[in-house]
Amino acid sequence: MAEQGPENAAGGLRAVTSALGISAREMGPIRALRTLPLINQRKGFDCPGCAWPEGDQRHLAEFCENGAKAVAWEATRKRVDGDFFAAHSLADLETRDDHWLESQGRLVEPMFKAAGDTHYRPITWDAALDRVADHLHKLESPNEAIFYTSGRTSNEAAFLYQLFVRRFGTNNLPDCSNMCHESSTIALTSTIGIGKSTVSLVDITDHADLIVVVGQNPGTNHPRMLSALETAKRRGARVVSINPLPEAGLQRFRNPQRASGLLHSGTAIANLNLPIRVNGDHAFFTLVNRQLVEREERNGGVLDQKFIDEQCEGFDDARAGWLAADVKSLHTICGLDAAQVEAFVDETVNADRVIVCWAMGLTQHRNSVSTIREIVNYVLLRGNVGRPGAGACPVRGHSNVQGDRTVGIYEKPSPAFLDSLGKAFDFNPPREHGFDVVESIRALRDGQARVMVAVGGNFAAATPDTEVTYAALRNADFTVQASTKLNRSHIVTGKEALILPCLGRTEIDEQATGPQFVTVEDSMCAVHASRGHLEPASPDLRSEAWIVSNLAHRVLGPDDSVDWIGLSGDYSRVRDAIEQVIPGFTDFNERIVDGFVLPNPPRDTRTFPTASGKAVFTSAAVEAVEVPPGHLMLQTMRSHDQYNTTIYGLDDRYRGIKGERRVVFVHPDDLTEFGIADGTIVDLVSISPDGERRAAGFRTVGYPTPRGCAAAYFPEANALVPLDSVATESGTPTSKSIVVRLVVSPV
Ligand SMILES: Nc1nc2c(c(=O)[nH]1)N[C@H]1C(S)=C(S)[C@@H](COP(=O)(O)OP(=O)(O)OC[C@H]3O[C@@H](n4cnc5c(=O)[nH]c(N)nc54)[C@H](O)[C@@H]3O)O[C@H]1N2
Ligand SMILES: Nc1nc2c(c(=O)[nH]1)N[C@H]1C(S)=C(S)[C@@H](COP(=O)(O)OP(=O)(O)OC[C@H]3O[C@@H](n4cnc5c(=O)[nH]c(N)nc54)[C@H](O)[C@@H]3O)O[C@H]1N2
Ligand SMILES: [Mo]
Repeated sequence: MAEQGPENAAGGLRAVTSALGISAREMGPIRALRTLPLINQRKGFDCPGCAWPEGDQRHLAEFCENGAKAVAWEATRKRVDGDFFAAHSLADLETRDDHWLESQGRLVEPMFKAAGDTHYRPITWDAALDRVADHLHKLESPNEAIFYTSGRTSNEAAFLYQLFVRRFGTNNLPDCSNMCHESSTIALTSTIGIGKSTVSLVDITDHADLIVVVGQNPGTNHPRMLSALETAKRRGARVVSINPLPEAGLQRFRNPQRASGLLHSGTAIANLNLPIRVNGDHAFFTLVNRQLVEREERNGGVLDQKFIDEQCEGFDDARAGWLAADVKSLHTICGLDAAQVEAFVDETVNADRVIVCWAMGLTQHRNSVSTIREIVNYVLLRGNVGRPGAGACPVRGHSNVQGDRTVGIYEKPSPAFLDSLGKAFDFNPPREHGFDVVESIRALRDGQARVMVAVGGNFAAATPDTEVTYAALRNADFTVQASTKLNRSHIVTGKEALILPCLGRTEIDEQATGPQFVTVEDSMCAVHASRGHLEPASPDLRSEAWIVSNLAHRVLGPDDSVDWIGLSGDYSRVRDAIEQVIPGFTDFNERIVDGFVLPNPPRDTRTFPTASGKAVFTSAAVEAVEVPPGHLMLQTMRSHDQYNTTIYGLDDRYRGIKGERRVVFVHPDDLTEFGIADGTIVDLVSISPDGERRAAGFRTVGYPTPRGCAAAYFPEANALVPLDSVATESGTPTSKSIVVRLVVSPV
């Protein structure tokens, strides 16, 4: 029940007790005490939580409540072994919810489900690898196989994986990025020439005057960002939150690492809250940019005219677009009035150095790419790029999602990357683009693809249009999951299915040449090492790098010119190969000792590796999603007790929800208008040109979100997102703008 509604501060003592509680429950106190202090330390392992960077000065406890949960979840002492699968048929497992599945513990031995069998049964590694090879060899074309990656995979494993897949002959390398920051990558690459953050942590902590946090809930999803915002606030920086929800972490932060954070009321974070309507950001930033131009033309001194003239292109068209915009309709779309826009423009012009941070609130809409390009316009207008304390900062999700892309996990690789890969390994990589996530589901549904291999993640649950996706997966001949924990993707499978249990970040990775470490890249382009310290959950586990190399060896045959077995026995050789293929990794093995930052031309030298060598202003008409009367615009988001499809618990403390996840947050006046009382059980029905979709049994919660908007949790609401509803250019499912109505459930 929503007891007291939303909280107005994040962190504090409850964050500490919650972290210690789950750690003690899953790991036991001794294992917890051995493990937690190693998170994000130079000799320790990279937190498997989010991609937020570490500073140069590490704290003794360089982790947050939710990082501790992610670690405890992996380092649990519970086990899912052959006996477990003998006791639970697939029919039984199908009835269990996501929380139950993942709570059963670590997967500890390879398991195989034969066609028509009711159970998974143990299989040896040898036989398992042969199965995969048999299936892949039977295909008519390599393009009938799909190779998914989730963003926790290390650089080493990801590099080997994409090399294997391309030598096998396809670019079918979809990844979680397709559902995540793809829109940011496309928008940034096309305007400033690189799809990554142009700021570093010190820009936030030490230099920015104004930090704008748009469409992001750091209190839950990047809690260590709150420490950075706190540091910035303490030296006088200002923060603006643009969000349909009054997220607790953006109101106040009670830093659990300071006595004052535990005892006192903490630090106020946002100086200005703009409760924007869902999908109103393109309209809002268009209004803001228009005002900046108008103020310049009235009084001067507002725009960085020299930068615009010398280093940008497209300004005149963009200016014409802003001045021609229909201001009234833009206010309606974003739900913010002239005074609110004015207040934000004041914040902007009073700040010499501005950083804009964003996450999924911007990337998962039909018009996400043009929205983010509008934010780039905002950044360029005052030259807020390529100087200290200024820049564009997409805040990545999975801890190595950015690194995976850097080392080649991409269904649309650039010709330059393929040339370099082909030259280093003496082959002709396939040039035809592969399937992204949504295209993969279509291909499985339509029988164009027959085999699906996944390194990590939970494809069945993370993807949209649940029923369509389940049917597509069931249509496959063979599905293979390399995983740490049991999830939906092990239950909704192809005719034959394989589970390959793998090591996690916290565990010792012993290979032929001794214990190995892996590397990851954080959201701000810093590459560093990660070394596990715990005994593996079982002697039968293999590392992802081992699994991928041994698959390659089996599939491509012993005569393949790549020394797969040698590479998987010594990860420093994989790093040498990365250095050879990918710019920026010079002296990788030497420099990884202290870690290093990858080059980023806009950040480092204020240069833009675009076609023209200039930063690009863009102009796009604002498209509004039509919401018919009686309907709401639903966003799907994370609770405080989940990591994507991994559900740690059923509370969402900061939003006042306890013991349930099937809730829908709606403005109380909308509930009144629909004649639905707070606390009623309703079905959510989404509308789309290809028909309606229904997710049953959600309790309404009256909540301070703008009129006409609603919110529910992912993945419960994924069934409502039509497969074909994707962002223009990036193909990202529109998980944050779903048109729904509430239908009172029959009792
Ligand atoms: N503990 C924990 N940490 C995580 C994750 C996790 O599940 N749990 N997931 C990881 C991953 S993969 C990712 S990508 C990140 C996700 O990090 P976030 O993007 O913070 O995740 P969401 O919960 O999707 O939150 C979206 C936020 O955007 C707001 N929003 C929704 N629609 C709009 C809109 O139209 N406009 C604006 N301005 N705001 C909007 C929502 O109210 C919410 O505050 O977190 C990473 N870190
Ligand atoms: N409606 C809606 N849908 C969304 C989103 C949304 O906001 N709304 N967000 C999207 C986003 S941003 C993302 S990133 C995707 C996430 O999509 P995925 O990355 O596919 O999903 P996760 O839930 O992060 O994957 C969890 C599983 O990863 C496995 N795992 C954990 N650690 C390891 C490891 O070290 N190695 C291996 N091999 N396996 C491991 C475990 O078995 C666990 O069950 O979901 C997307 N889907
Ligand atoms: Mo993500």
